[in-house]
Amino acid sequence: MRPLRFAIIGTGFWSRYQLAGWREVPGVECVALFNRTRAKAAALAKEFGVPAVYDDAEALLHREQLDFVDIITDAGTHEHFVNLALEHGLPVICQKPMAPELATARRMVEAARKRNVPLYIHENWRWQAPIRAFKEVLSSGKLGRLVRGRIDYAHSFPVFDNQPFLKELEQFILTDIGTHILDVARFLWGEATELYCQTRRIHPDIKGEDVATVMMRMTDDVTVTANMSYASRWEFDRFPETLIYVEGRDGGASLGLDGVLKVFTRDGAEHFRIQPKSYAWADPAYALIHASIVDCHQNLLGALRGEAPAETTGEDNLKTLELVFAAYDSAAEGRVIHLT
Ligand code: 89V
Repeated sequence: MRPLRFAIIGTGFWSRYQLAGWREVPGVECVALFNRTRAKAAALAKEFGVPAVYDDAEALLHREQLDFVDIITDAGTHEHFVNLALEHGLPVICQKPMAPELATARRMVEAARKRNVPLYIHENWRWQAPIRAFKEVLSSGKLGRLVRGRIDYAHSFPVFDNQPFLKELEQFILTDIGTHILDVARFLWGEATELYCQTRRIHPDIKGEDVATVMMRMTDDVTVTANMSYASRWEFDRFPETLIYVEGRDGGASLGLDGVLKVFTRDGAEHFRIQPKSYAWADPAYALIHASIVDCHQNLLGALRGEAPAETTGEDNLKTLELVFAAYDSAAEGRVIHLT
């Protein structure tokens, strides 16, 4: 089977890991890089042996023979680049958050639907190995009817050092991490019917909120709380681990530090340690996330080849964004939002 040829639009902090991740997946070939600062694209191209570099995305799409485009720019430019790719009839993979506003994300999904061209969102968090294992426990049914769940993502990691633009976002933690965490909530427990949220800003030198607490009623009446913070230093301050907990009528499960998964049922307790695959190119501080990039790539490539459905389509990711922006509305208005 011939490799699928693709171009990367945007060569900032995240793109080198995205590109390294693509190299782990057989059957793809990166043939061009775009960045508005050409030198940045040229440096990455040299390091990874990518043959062509552009500072004009139109020109790239005209000249290169592509099968898809991978967009890794700031969220504010996603719609522009997605539309460019769609105009060329090219399937698109776009980083999260899909867009900085819900209306924009809706337009993007509609644009792809109208042209009948696939739009996928590179939502990698749900592909973390410990989270996949947690999902398997939930799906096994051994915990019985589920009562309540909790997701904790609370860290003091200086996330702004590598991604300084995060300081400038008027809406920060819910768009940056909330997109991941609320997507995990949907992945584990299905859709939410009600949502309530409180936010805070603790860092004095940022524009948006760095703490968010979201409580949701999911279908089947399971109550799920998602606690997110970049302002907390606590015992389990182990960026970027996500801790998860669930209670059921017949048992419970928890995902703790270092991927330790504990399952308790009427028959006793089991412990497992779920470790992500290790890649030499991964930044040790982000290794858990970087490993999930590869599995997300694999899922999206399977969809591009028509072999298996993608989990994180634009349409699916809209539902996650609906939760993110409902959370902002709830926090601003101090009320429960009912979701249809
Ligand atoms: O994956 C991400 O969204 C990154 C980080 C984990 C650093 O927040 O922005």
